Amino acid sequence: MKTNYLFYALICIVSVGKIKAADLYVRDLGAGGAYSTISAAITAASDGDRIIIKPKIGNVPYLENLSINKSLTFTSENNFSKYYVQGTISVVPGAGRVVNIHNMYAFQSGINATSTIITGGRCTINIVNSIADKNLDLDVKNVTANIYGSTFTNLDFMHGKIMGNTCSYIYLQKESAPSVTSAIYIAGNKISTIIGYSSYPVNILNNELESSITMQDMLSGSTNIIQHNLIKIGSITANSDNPCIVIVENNIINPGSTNHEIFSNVTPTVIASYNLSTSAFTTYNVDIQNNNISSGSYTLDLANFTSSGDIVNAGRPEEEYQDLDLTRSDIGPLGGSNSWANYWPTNAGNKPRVMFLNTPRRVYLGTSSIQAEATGISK
Ligand SMILES: [Ca+2]
Repeated sequence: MKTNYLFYALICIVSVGKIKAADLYVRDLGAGGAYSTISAAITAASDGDRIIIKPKIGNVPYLENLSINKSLTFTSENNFSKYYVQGTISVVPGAGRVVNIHNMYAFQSGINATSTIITGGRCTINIVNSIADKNLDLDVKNVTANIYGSTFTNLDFMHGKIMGNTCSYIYLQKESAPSVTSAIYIAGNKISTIIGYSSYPVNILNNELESSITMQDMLSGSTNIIQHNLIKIGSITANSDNPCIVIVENNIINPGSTNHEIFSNVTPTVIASYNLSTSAFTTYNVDIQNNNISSGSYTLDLANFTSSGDIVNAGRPEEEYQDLDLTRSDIGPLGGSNSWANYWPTNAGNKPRVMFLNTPRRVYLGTSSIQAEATGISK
């Protein structure tokens, strides 16, 4: 009898287990009993399910419009191989909804969030190791966008973490009455330009920019950090109509024909230190300046993570700003905890990557720092 009771108990566990998320397969022509379209799998799926999509032979796209209105994870059936989708790919925001898009190639397409305004929670859209030939339009209230290791044309967003991507423009848009307080991170990206109006504290770290960083407005009372970026030709603008602090440090700024390396309007308090310019270092409405380097010379190879010259060991000297090799911080994208080497190359050897580091390393208890130890595992 004991055995029977045990058996009954196991049946119960299995029954409860049926609530667990399911895997729904999508294959060309519905091979092996799979769904033949991604849309059919979305219709059949429940919150928390995974939709596992087999790339078609020759990367022929799944030609369909997707309306993702559940918490779902989309991933490839073939490891490290993208499935192509061509059509309008939309996430319908829902309170508490989490949509994970992995290894998608949005062929001649973009990915957008519909303008559905939700209340009582946020919707999170995670796009990882994906490509979109067009834009990611995710600037909808109460939508958080986390984009890692992906390539696309332009990104519009309001809140989230944008790390290790290749794109043209990043547009940060204002969000009315934001429902969370966590900061925005734009780090380790290979981009043209960042233009921002932010409703959250902003951290712009270790990006390689063809052109400028232009913040037009920032959150009242916030501390914003623009650190370790390389601006090939352009400047940093830190404007705000709201009083806030902007720390601009350890950046390489090549102003080209621009008048100044750093611009600001009167309202924000801008503190600029340990930046390097290849010409005379001049600023407009910067409140505090120290240790900025004029007419610096350097070499920087972001493909091979090598550098020399005036940027090496010339950043902020404090321990919490140290480089990954525990030497004094370098100026530019290779320096500091969010070093370029942490993000690039993306998908190297198809190995797992740690895509977000919450840094710097100092841990505070009240106003004093405490001893802490942590281990990072790339698995
Ligand atoms: Ca160093």
